[in-house]
Amino acid sequence: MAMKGAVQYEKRTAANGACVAVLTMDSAPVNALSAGVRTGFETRIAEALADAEVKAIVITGAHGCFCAGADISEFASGMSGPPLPVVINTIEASTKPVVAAIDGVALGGGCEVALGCHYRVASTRSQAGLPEVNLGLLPGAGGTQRLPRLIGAAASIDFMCRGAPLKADQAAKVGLFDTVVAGDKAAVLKAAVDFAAEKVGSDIGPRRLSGGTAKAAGVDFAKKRKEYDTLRKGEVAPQAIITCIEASTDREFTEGMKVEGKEFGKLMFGDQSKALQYMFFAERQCAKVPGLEAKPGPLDMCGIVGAGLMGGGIAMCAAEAGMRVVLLDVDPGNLDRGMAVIKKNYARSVDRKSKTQSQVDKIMSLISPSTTYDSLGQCDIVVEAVFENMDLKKKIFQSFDGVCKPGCILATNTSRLNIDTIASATKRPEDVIGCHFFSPANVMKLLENVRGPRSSPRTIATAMAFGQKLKKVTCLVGNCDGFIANRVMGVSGWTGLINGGLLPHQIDQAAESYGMKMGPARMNDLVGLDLFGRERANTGNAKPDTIVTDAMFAANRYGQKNGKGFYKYDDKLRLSRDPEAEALIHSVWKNAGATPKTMSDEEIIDTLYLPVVNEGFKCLEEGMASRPSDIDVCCVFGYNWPRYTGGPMQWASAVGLPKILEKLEAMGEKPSELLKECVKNNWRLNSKAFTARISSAWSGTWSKL
Ligand code: TC6
Repeated sequence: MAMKGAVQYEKRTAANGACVAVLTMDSAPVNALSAGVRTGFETRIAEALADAEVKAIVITGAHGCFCAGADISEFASGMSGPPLPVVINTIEASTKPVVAAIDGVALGGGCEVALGCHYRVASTRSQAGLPEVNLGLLPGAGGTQRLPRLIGAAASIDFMCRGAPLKADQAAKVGLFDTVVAGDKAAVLKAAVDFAAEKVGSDIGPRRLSGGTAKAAGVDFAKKRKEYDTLRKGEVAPQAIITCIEASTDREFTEGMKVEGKEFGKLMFGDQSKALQYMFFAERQCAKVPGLEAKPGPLDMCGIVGAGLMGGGIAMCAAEAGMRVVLLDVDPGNLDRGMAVIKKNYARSVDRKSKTQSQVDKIMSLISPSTTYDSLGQCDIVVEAVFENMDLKKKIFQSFDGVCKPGCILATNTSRLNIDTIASATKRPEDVIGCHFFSPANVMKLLENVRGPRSSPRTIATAMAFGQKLKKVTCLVGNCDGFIANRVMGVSGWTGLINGGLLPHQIDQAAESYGMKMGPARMNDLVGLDLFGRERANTGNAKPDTIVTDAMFAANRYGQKNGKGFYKYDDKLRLSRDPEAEALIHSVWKNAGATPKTMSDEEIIDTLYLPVVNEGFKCLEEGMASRPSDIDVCCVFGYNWPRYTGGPMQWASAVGLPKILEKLEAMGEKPSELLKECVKNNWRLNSKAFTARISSAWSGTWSKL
């Protein structure tokens, strides 16, 4: 089988008449450094060195970018061909000047290739980054050794541990790019060819970044370790990166490379990196709906009904995506308040310098407030975002019938009501779909598109395109209670633990040690204990004597909003344990016959999250999700489930399905039939047999696709 990717070779004449070899990395779509590209480099560099006519070399990329780094899809299957560090050493060792001509992104191994070149010429629209940390890795092709020798240890730590790319002007400022030129690929290539030709005969030695040691002036490595322990809590890669950078400051390059190689190997074979690589592909795959061939409709104008927090947040996302937005609320007071919140949010963005005033003015000019349904007439999609009341929603959808143009997508932002019941209120149920945003909609990345049984393929395709346009991680899910994220997270064992003898801090500590940003008690305090407490009290379901959350609400403990919930909060919202809250919890336990308990972190985590895994299997069994990775994406982006575990389903895979089944049974949970089937047949979640089994469940419920 032919190897993926190649390096193209051509000769160009520079302005001074010198002949320059141009080596172009060519592996669609992003020139990842596949075995074909790495092998191509070895051959082409040798060719350029052997050709007496060639005086200098330029390295560039095809397909509108320089290079997105190592080919991540090769990691799982094992690498063949020359290793990247060796290839980059070959480039650096060239006796003819080598110049990188960068247009577009130079990321990861791509940035390391550029660091192996003697000079870097980039276009103004280029970016350079070492984002390996986001894959649980480190720049393992000499990046941790060469970059500190170029820009110093301090700047390198932040660059590699944050993993965010620098724009061309910033990259030039820190010394990563030597020259930045205006114009497109042709302009940068011409500039690089001329630049390389001018360097012929100059001393290349000092330009090789493998010489000497890196400057460590002013770096407190221990402090940096602590800083990234907090900023990237629970992640192992940042600490390994700092170890390598430290090594670049006190030993020769070859010795530093040994440290880099050892640390890279540990990360590469660790669970975190596997999970993060899995997430990289899962996040991209979820937008692809198996079997959906319909083309999306236009998406120029969006109507939103309800100017509350959700509606306002969705309006911001749509306007930021360049859509014209009608924000409709029949209550003028609500509408004014909604618009004021949006303006306040943007004023804060300007203060924080995340947006300029002129960007904000442009976004605001796209949002038209309205109190009448007629204003929705030209919309391509309308999103109803009022509170969860079926009768109200049905009325709104009836109003859509009268005003919306044919083919307009009629979406509801319900988080739990039946899409089909809502669709039944209109004369065009095929245009109806759920667009479930997570709160706050302008911040949270997840959009669950919920297909009702009558949603047409065009409606689904348009809703998926809407999510992409709004830069959301968009997932198509089934019409079931809670859809995916709320459904699976809703069964976590939290209530059993808090009612059964564990104090809030015991549960939170275990959840946070697993990697959750906030344990469930802190999360309840943040969301507000009054939210469900009031509903339960009003519907007569509250049991404040025996159920802890009901007791909290009855004692006016609402969480952060009134400074007391499971914890107490000072005026800066710093929390501490509260003897009053704990006394209340003890009295509820006494009434319910529960006694204070201690459990290991592992037992708490299992009790909290194994039911989530089980529910995930049920979603797949019922055809409500098309793949396990979609469930993981929903939990990671909807609930901040730690990305470096890969989400609940990937976590279950890493633990092993037989062990998961055994633990669920021991906990007295009823395991899903699909999980039992997996264990019986020894299926892994990425096996063909498992995929075939869940595809049939998915297409059973989605036959119209
Ligand atoms: C490394 O370099 C380590 C080195 C150590 C020494 C060994 N490999 O994101 P998009 C695919 S680690 C394989 O949708 P965009 C992607 O899956 C690497 N495939 O497009 C998708 O495929 P699909 C460090 C890759 O324009 C398609 O390309 N580098 C890779 O929104 C388009 O991607 C990184 O972490 C890859 N490296 O963004 C950079 N990159 O069409 C990772 C992309 O089949 N990549 N694909 O779904 C990115 O950040 C972005 O993809 C982007 C383009 C900014 C390059």
